[in-house]
Amino acid sequence: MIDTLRDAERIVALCGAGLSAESGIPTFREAQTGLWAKHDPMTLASPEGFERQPELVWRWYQWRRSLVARAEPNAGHHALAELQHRRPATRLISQNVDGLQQRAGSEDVLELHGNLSRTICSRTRKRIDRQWLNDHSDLSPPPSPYHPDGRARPEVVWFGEALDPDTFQQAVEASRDCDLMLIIGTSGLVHPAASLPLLGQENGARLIEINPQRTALTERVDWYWPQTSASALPTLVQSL
Ligand code: BV8
Repeated sequence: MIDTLRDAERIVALCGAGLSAESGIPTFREAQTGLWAKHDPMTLASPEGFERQPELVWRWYQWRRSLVARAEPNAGHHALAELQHRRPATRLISQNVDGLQQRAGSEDVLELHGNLSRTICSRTRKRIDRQWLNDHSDLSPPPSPYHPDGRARPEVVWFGEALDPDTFQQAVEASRDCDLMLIIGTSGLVHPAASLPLLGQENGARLIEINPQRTALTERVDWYWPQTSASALPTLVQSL
């Protein structure tokens, strides 16, 4: 595995919620702890759910924003930023919406599912600035400044919503073109992100999976590394 790492010229890292777990951000399925245990995440993270219970969904995202605001990038995020520095052709494709990879110093991150720190109008999808949200924080969710029927919503991709076509196209091209894909902390259950490893493999990439649990992808990868990302990634980058 180490030789494959050293010889790799075009590395892609496909990152899931597990990468942020050691920063204290519950993974998507674990996120339903406490207050949220009684809600189906697919309901909370969907346009139908927001339409039906806008205040509940808005408050869920406010709770997650507060978790992210208190969190720090962990050694796994920093190792990936270092990897990009040492191998500038590396592409980071993230399913996470927490922005921690950017806070670890990465400039170029393909955020397949958006970023919960950004807020848009639910009708026009135009960005809503922080000042407006602060001035209208008495309402949950705040109204939109752009459309009489619009509401503030997080700029994330909900279940049943299409990914940003340009972002996904870049992720497809990077996956097709890479010679090594690191699959980090993802259950490999959410599509179309979960299709990227096999797309890479079909085009000759070797696959290394870093995850303490086996996943839907484990039997297809070249190496399965049963380790947390905060301990595996620094080791991996140091060995380059
Ligand atoms: C689309 C943003 C089409 C929101 C997310 C029926 C109806 C509708 C759609 C579908 C359907 N059936 C299938 C679909 C497609 C659907 C889908 O894939 N569903 C699955 C669940 C079956 N996908 C979609 O809806 C996508 N859109 O298909 O649109 C379309 C096309 C054109 C026009 C219109 C529509 C949109 C999917 C994106 C959904 N949004 N996030 C938010 O976050 O609030 S997905 C969300 O869940 C996360 O972003 C993340 O991607 C995903 C969870 O996945 P993981 O990241 O893997 O996290 P998970 O918790 O699952 O696993 C964590 C892993 O980490 C575990 O393996 C664990 O072992 C490991 N781990 C834990 N600790 C560590 C660790 N690893 C390393 N170190 C550690 N310390």
